[in-house]
Amino acid sequence: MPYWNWDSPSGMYTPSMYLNNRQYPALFNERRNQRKMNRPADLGYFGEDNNLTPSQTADKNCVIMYNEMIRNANLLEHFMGEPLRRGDPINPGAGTHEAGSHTAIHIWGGDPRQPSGEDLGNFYSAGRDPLFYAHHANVDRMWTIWRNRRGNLPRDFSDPDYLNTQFLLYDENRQLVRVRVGDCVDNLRLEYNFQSRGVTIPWTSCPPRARVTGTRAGRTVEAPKLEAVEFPLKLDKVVKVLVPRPKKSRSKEEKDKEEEVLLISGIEVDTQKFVKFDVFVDEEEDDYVNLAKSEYTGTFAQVPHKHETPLQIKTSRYLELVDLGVDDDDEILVTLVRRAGDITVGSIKIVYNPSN
Ligand SMILES: [Cu+2]
Repeated sequence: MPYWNWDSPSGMYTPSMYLNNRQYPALFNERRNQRKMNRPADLGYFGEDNNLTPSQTADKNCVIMYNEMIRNANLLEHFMGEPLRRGDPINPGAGTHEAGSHTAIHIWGGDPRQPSGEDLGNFYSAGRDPLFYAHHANVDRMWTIWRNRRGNLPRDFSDPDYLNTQFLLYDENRQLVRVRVGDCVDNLRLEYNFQSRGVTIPWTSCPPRARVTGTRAGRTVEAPKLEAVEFPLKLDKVVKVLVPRPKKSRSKEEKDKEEEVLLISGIEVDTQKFVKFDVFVDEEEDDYVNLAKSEYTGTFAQVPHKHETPLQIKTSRYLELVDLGVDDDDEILVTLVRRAGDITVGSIKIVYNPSN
């Protein structure tokens, strides 16, 4: 399967065949952010330019990928997204990669001159851009890479509600066909694969900045200022919240059984709009641009869907707190940085999710 490997420094520029109108007219598209096409893809993009050099962008991308593919993706339901069953409220919570780099590339490549970011920047129009298929093939590849890294851990939900879910699609002969999810989870059974020889995956060894354990400077100074935070909380540019940890210094056995997770729930957004916020844990430097130099831990973002009327949803975001070095702390300092759109957050707390 051909793919655009924007997750690697060598691949983060748009493949030239998509940009050459004369040689490959079928792959060219006018409705893109043409200014971005000769710049490195920004996996944290939210509609604004920054002054990062290409190598700083590569470092930032690496940390973003590490967070969404490894650190926050130990549990199936975190990488894949929360289960959605018939009758449930929609959008229970997207997967880490979907809400992260996947969405960023859509927004990065969409044309800001168009009313709804067409083509790549909106759900209904993204498939009109040939670049969409190279992008989504890489998203698909991330799923395969993630599955292959699982070792003995489960790679797929075993729930029949998931495996037996069916979609109706048109095939290459314009015939309506029924496709079952359980038949699509393994790319090799579908007889396609992704080139891996000679392709580097830098982000497996790209952990975020090391954290200092124990008490952090500035805590007593910040605490009184933070008391004012009330939920539901409308996100301003930067919001800091102290979140208590119900269980301190858990044993290895307890940690193997249950994972400590930061749950941001009741996230209210309009699905018609691009919205994004980034999450930092114990960030004291307030550097929210150069993510590789910060305590960035994850993001929430969505590709806008065009509707007749606004559609307000309530969703959630899970961030795993595995290697934060906060074991002995009573609380963590969570910083939410709003990047785009109107966002209200219902609650932020630490929960313990059973390991897979
Ligand atoms: Cu997409």
